[in-house]
Amino acid sequence: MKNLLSLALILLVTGQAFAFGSKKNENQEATQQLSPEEAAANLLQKNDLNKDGKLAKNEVNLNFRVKRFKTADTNTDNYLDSTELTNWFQKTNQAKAQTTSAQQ
Ligand SMILES: [Ca+2]
Ligand SMILES: [Ca+2]
Repeated sequence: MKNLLSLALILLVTGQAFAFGSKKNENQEATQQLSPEEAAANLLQKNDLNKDGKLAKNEVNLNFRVKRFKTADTNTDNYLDSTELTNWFQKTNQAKAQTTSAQQ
């Protein structure tokens, strides 16, 4: 009985720690609270490995590369600069806002 109780306690504590940790690391939530400019700057800062001020395909994660790179790369030079990223975040936020209001 005592063992069961401590197991429950451990689960509770680790569960809370995990929830806290995953909330803190939730990239998308943080991104949603930023303006498109800030989100673009943030993304560039984090992923621009060679510091040329734009993101090449090998600097973004696979998910982004497959689903969004082409959409975001409006001048099709295979790089995402801060303007393209800002525009992309703007569009994404608008799309999200429209989806949210349509659901309500
Ligand atoms: Ca780069
Ligand atoms: Ca481009």
